[in-house]
Amino acid sequence: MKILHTSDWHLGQVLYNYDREEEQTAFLLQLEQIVRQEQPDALLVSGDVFHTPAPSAATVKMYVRAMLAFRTACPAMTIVVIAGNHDSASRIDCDRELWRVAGITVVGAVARGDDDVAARHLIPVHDAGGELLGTIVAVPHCYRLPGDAFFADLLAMADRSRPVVLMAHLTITGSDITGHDNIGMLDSVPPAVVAGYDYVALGHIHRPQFIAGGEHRVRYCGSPVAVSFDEQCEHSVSLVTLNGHDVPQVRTIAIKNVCPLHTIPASEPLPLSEALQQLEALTDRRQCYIRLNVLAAEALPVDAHDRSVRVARAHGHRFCTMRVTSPRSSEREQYSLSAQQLQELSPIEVAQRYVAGRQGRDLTEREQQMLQSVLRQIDEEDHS
Ligand SMILES: [Mn+2]
Repeated sequence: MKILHTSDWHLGQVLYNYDREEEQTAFLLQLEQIVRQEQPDALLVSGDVFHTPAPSAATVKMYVRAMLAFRTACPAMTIVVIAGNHDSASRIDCDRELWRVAGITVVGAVARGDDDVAARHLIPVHDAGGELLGTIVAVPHCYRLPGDAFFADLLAMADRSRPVVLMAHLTITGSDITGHDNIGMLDSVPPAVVAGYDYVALGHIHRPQFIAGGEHRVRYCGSPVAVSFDEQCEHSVSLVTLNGHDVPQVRTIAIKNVCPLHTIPASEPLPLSEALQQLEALTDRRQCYIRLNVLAAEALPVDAHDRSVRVARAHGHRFCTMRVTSPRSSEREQYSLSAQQLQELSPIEVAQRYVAGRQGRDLTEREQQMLQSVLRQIDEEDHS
């Protein structure tokens, strides 16, 4: 079974008052090409389809066009969309029956009360000849799951003779949240909660990654288009091939952004005039979004913003914002945390921030595993 895993499109996002429809349309066209070329058995969209609960008519139109284009590009493909925390569950669900006519399953809310749990959350995937290839278990974002063993219960309802794939929109403990300023860490679940599935197609975290402790089966595909300036990684969709219950093969397919987000300078902040010189020297000929990374001991001159807008516009770019660092704080700031942040982060995340701030790199998978095992030991000692 071959699945195309994507999430966090954030359609309709307005970035510092700039409409992103052009870029998002460009992404959807690339995805259509990928679908046509790869002919996957299933396309999974793991939440945050829209940036806001009530997207504009233009945004919904872009979405509807794209979904129907995917359907045409690969008529036999199963398509499943779940709601993320940015989506309105009821809005995603309201035209569910209409989408069903187009062979597209949308799941906005988790089954409650008398709802048929299997009918809501289990979607079989068939090949063109009608033979069962596998099952998709689709669980949209929600703040409180119906039960502690909800994922395990759903797994037990699926036909285990074929691969079973869970798609969900949530935070898994130990994931790398670099690029997210304010993510709810309190509702994160440990990887053990999703154990047993052949593959877990996650949305919510925008940096593509496998989860440590998830045996290379639990993955965030990441956002296809950067949602914020801090998402400095390659953006892609994930093509996943499942062969029985083997560890799946994952290949990423890069998404080219027609309007990239640049922080200038990219690493260390510089005084405003030097930062503006770097902006003038930017060789990227595309229309870019600009965040200036400015070092300033005191308040910036009143015309700093206007100057930045002018320089950016003269070169065809879109000035967005300034990140201002004072010389005193610049050394500490990269890895200092508030008490509030510290409470919300897991020990792994604290280590990740420290290594990123101090050494400018990510924790290796080996280091993450070592840390996890030490933490587990401490945990066991605490409980004995
Ligand atoms: Mn998101």
